[in-house]
Amino acid sequence: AEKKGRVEFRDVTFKYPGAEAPVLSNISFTAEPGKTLAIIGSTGAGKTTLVSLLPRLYDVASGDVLLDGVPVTKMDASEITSRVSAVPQKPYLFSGTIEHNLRFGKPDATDDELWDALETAQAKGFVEEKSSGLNRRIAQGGTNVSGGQRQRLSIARALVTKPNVYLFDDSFSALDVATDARLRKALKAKTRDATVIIVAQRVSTIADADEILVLDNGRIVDRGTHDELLETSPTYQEIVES
Ligand code: TTP
Ligand code: MG
Repeated sequence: AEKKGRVEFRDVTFKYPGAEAPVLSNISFTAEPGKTLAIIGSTGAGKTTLVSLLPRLYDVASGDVLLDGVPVTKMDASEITSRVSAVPQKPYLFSGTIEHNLRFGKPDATDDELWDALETAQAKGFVEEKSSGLNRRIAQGGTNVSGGQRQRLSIARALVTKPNVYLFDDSFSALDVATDARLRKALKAKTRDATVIIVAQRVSTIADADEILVLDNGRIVDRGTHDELLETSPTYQEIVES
């Protein structure tokens, strides 16, 4: 069967409600199942805004956002939720157990599925280190868990739902470089059929992506692989050197 999860942005322009100027202009790209698309750019460039348009946190002003050829504006919220898993830049954990938090998107997941997701997200050791295991309590907002653990639990939660599309908004930034690399290697093995879109700050996180979009001031200023961009993109070179 054909793989699902093809994401296409067609000439998308977006303004926040009440704002004068668009924060995204003429955004066009395609992200294919089995591939990783990365988005990089300075703070305020519009990366979070861009990835929020697929799960329809906001709707576009003009242009189209399509999932397997269907505009997301024509899809049920429940269908989008089951097919697209977004790990937000500021991941949220609920007051409740780790299990409760992990099952959020898929209440009928088995314990094996939860542990498998935790292993991929490099969070298994953290959950095993207390005898309460999956029943460990998380405080509201995840305040009794470190930023890096919050990110990993949030990544595990996304993995449990086995979506067609993963959106990781700066999800690896609180991890040390070695954990970041281990996590992404495990992730790659587990998400072979899915479309993966990664927003990143660090070039090392996305150097192996199939395509990288360089976003600046709401526009895609350059695109290509890491090696291509090193040759062609002054903006990318600046990010590499920063
Ligand atoms: P973002 O899309 O948040 O920019 P970013 O994700 O690239 O930045 P960072 O690397 O720091 O995560 O913001 C783009 C512009 O949109 C910026 O001028 C702030 C504005 N904005 C709003 O007006 N309302 C919002 O809810 C958000 C998220 C951004
Ligand atoms: Mg952001």
